[in-house]
Amino acid sequence: MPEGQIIKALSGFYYVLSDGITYQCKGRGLFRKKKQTPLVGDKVIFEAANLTDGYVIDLLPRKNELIRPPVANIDQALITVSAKEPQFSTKLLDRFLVLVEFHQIEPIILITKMDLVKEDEQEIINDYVKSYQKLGYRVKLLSNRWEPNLALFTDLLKDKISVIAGQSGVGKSSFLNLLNPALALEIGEISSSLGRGKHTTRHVELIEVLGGMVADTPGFSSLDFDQIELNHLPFCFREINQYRDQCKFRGCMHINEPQCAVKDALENKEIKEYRYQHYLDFYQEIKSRKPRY
Ligand SMILES: Nc1nc2c(ncn2[C@@H]2O[C@H](COP(=O)(O)OP(=O)(O)OP(=O)(O)O)[C@@H](O)[C@H]2O)c(=O)[nH]1
Ligand SMILES: [Mg+2]
Ligand SMILES: [Zn+2]
Repeated sequence: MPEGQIIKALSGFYYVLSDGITYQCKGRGLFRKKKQTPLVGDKVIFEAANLTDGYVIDLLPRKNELIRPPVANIDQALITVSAKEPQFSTKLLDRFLVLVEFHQIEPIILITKMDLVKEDEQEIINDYVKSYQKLGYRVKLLSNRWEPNLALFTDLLKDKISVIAGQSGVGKSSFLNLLNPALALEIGEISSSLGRGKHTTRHVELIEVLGGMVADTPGFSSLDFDQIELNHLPFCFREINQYRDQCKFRGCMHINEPQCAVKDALENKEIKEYRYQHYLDFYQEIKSRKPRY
């Protein structure tokens, strides 16, 4: 039986891409008994007598999976933040980074709407870019109003499955349309009263862009850390992870413990104040979360 990949799940159907052809399939068989839910991105075994009456028979093992958005086998996450409208926020960026690091997916930071940045604000953005680059993140500045550098983005996307994630209204769909105008993805308005988008994109679908597959996701509405436990959090901050071994106490949470290498690095300005502050904020948020049973 042929193998394929689910590129869209909608109204009870799975759309399975195999050798360049998409088959509309229903779910059947083993994965139901195992209580598995097929996700967009899943590699599957399927059978199809024609283009519209196929059945997904079994799911192949996943490399990874996200619950929100529901996508499997992701190579990288394009974390999209806008320089303006909505306003650039390192806290929101760090929130996405933590979620993506937790799932061990490679993050790439895209900063959109650079056309709206005035000259005197440019430097602030550049400083942030440098500090994220220093942590080892790839950062791309762009405007969806400018001619795209297709070679650069082909290099980024080709042969990979990416999710594009970010707050509503930052320009995710605009970016994908710019790279592949044939997509004609729906673009939202920025609500002038709220200064943010309105969740124009509603379902998850893998679309072909520059030789890769990208899941345009609805702007994450809930970005909570409900899968993340306190002891995971230090691993989700690259610079904290880097100093961790030098702390006196194993299992140091880098809050009030003596001889903490992270606090030392903070004092020496080797760790950025705002990053550590976000660590503390997220720590509190997870700590005060209601217990689940
Ligand atoms: N000035 C400027 N406006 C942009 C840019 N990119 C997108 N926009 C505008 O921002 C608004 C939202 O763009 P979308 O592409 O719908 O945003 P999205 O991230 O897909 O939003 P959701 O689907 O709601 O998650 C639209 O009015 C776009 O025209 C940009 O680079 N510069
Ligand atoms: Mg969109
Ligand atoms: Zn420590």
